[in-house]
Amino acid sequence: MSSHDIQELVAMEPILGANRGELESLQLKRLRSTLQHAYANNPNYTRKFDAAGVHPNDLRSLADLALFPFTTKADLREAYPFGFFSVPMEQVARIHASSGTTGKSTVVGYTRNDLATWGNLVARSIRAAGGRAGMKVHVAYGYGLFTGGLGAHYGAEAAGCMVIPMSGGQTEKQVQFIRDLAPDIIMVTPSYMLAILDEFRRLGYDARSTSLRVGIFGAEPWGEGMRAEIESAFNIDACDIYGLSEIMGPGVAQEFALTKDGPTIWEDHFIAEIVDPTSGHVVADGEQGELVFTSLTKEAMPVIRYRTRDLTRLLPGSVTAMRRMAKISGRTDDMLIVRGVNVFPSQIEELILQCQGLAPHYEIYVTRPNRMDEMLIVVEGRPELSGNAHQAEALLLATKLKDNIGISAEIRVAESGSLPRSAGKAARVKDRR
Ligand code: DLL
Repeated sequence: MSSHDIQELVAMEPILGANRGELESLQLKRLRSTLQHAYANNPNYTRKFDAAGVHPNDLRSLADLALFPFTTKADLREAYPFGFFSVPMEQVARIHASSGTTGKSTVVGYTRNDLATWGNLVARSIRAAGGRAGMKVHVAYGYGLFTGGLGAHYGAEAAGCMVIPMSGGQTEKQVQFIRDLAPDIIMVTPSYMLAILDEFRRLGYDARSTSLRVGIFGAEPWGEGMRAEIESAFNIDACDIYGLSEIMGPGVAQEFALTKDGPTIWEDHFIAEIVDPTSGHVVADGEQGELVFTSLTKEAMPVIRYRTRDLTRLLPGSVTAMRRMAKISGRTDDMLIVRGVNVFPSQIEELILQCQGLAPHYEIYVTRPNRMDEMLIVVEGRPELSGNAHQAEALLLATKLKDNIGISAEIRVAESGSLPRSAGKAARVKDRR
């Protein structure tokens, strides 16, 4: 993608060429009507705003958003299943639901307009990653209640692409269709992309010589080490797509292939804030904290100041005036505290990928056998690594963990291919305390 291509995107969607002032006046207008809609049509918001002593009319500038109360995952759970829907049920065209691994699922709803907006934002995301009408998109995110599959699917259609609706699983068939149907783009979790890579190797095919040019990866954290791994294994550009069901699904933010400098937040539809996770105070751009989103155009389920629990920082716009977010470094709820040291799984992954003999397949076990936390990391060696070299790699990783994060862990290097692979989001941490 070149600056010429950016002009093409602006010609299709003039808002991508807007300056900050234009963008912010659109945001203010949309925010005002979102607050009014939520307050007038949803008793949960009426109650929450009244309890906080605020009214939609109190919003005079974008900064006044900070006067309004947060919405949390617990609020959505309490209102299960439809309590945050803000239009008559007959106007709801589709629902999705979060997996609910940590409790009850959260059900989210969309009107026909919401679905059109979502499709357009995923289409914009695909174009930012270098996709164009007429290309073929292989979708290997799971189809169903998860927003990944259907979100990517309708976005690719809206972009004028041909969709291959593979869903997750059937890994051998994924390889066969990538080889036979010649897709240009793949949309999949980065961890499942690694499983597809294993399958290429198992079948004896060269993953670098496929038709794929671009991968659009998200739904779970992945760092620069993983980007380098996937880009070189498949000879593609790997771009980050971010989103969550509560806000919409994939396509809330997307990284441009041109810059690969973190996802650009589609600020004409969402307002992002970063808050201190403990105090809830808004922090300045550039400072790390919890990402909070407010929807600007959603009808069925407007969300006001939703606490995502994702940790990142806001960066200035690069390709457009819309701000970017740094890659998600972790979640407030996936931070491990091991003997008092805070550690995110993503930090461990980056160090694993610095060890040339180790593969990005790992599991982290935390136990407390004698009232002391113990961490065990089981990580696969590269296929070409001989058994004798395992010990040296384990020592190297242990040293890196000690030097960089300050934790001691037992490292066990396992045979290549011995750890389970996931067809969706990877579950690598087993906290058994
Ligand atoms: O994972 C939506 C999605 C599907 C995004 C496909 C991208 C691609 P949920 O299942 O509700 O929705 O999970 C949302 O996943 O709060 C983050 O913790 C994590 N997440 C999503 N995208 C990224 C990303 C979908 N690019 C939760 N990097 C979010 C890091 C991500 N974490």
